[in-house]
Amino acid sequence: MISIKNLLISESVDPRCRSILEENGIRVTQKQNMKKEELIAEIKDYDGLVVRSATKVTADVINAAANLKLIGRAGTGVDNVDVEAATRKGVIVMNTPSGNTISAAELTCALLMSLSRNVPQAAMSMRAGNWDRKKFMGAELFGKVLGIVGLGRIGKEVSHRMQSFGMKTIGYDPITPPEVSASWGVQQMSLEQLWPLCDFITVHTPLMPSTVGLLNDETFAKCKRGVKVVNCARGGIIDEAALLRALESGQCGGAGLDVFVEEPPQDRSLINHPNVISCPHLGASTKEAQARCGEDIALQIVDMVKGNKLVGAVNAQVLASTFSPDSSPLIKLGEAMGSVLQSCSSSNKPLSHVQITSQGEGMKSCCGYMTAAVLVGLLNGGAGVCPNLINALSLAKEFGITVTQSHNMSDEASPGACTVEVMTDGRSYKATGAVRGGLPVLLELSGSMFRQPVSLTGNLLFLKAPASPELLSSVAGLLAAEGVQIESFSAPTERSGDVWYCLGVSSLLADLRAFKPLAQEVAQLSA
Ligand code: 9EZ
Repeated sequence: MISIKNLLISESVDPRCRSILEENGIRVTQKQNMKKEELIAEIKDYDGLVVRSATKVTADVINAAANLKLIGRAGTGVDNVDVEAATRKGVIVMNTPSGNTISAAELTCALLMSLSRNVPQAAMSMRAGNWDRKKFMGAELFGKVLGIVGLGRIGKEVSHRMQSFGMKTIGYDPITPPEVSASWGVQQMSLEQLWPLCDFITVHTPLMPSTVGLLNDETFAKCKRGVKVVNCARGGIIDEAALLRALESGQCGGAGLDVFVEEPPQDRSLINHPNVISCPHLGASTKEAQARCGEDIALQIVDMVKGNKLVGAVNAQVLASTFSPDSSPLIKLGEAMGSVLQSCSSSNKPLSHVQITSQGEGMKSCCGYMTAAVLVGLLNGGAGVCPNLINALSLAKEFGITVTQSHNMSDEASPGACTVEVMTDGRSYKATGAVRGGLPVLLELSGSMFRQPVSLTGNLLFLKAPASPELLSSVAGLLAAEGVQIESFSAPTERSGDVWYCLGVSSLLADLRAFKPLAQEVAQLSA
């Protein structure tokens, strides 16, 4: 469970955000217009930070925050947050993906309409004292073809609105199925087929390698001469240099731009072009969108803190699946097995490889978080940052540990069990565990199968020694001398060779050296 007690709002987020958080027992401080150094000094004490667009949440800010668990952005996207630095620190980054939808769609429609009738240019001309009716001859939208590239929430709302103007809507999206978009009147086709059909093109995709420069010299060349384009999504989806060339040649008849690669743009050549109409990133700038985003981020934080659900997180896929009720004992199991293997292998560092195998139908859906949980147990107590389910995988990668996971459907001996094998410099340790009666238990350690499952709770002492009926009494003597009581004793089924024993003890020992004559390997932990 994630606990957020103190939260800082560093911008003018809608007041509903603060009220919702406070109504749910979170102490909120709102401080606006802080300089970077002020924010770095202020952030130390908080569990959560809520921002809009102005606060640059850089690695410096994140690393200065000792208790930070969450960065919430009241808006779509996380462009002003260093998500990688947050992930590494185990901090959840959350946004509000839907609050801006209608506002972004409406601005897109406003730009499409303005492009068809030259409204902004005509208004500027009027303001300059002119009455120029020839220069601003337009064209109807009615009957024209609108290409919508990206058919998520915003693309869908744009299609509805422009259909009411009598536009034909076609589109492309790699995720939305064609039958789904067809049900809202958008025929899907490949981009190759789409380009030459469009009178207008509007883009509604995220900015990612496959969408950078989606409209470039090559694709503009495939369009109808005079095509008009709109970008209210992310700067760079339409290549700015290619757009300028297309405008100059007349291949592009006009552009409506709300977003730029650099904001504010240094290079004003696009903005100053007579066929370009532009806005200073106003897509989400409505009272309604700001209110919705402020409310959404607060409600999402409250849902997370209460353990109800995790929505809007961009770097916590693993964590989201832990909000199902049956995941929590499995996470405890993973962490406990990781701890057992850490303590058993600790004299043979560093770890080079971790292999996690889950067994049986019931364990099929938990691979992702089991792996993260095991790594949390394995990496805990090491130098540097504190591992959690958000950063475990990236920390393992950073430490040069290869992690593999697999699932065994043919659950031979132990359905619902999980086996973890760690390889260190030349040695391997293996643990098999399961959840029994809601609690994590250890079934096997490096070939020693315990006669009774070992409860992975409390203080545990592991010994590898030659199988012997006298071992218990010798160990009991050593523990008694230290004032430690034995709460349980687990012996393996094998009665010969070197085997692992496990003892539940009343407290951990300050020094394990006394066991050296008895056992080849000794480890202890608190689970
Ligand atoms: C759309 C996309 C990529 C795209 C990628 C994602 C929602 N969405 N849309 C058009 N994640 C290339 C062309």
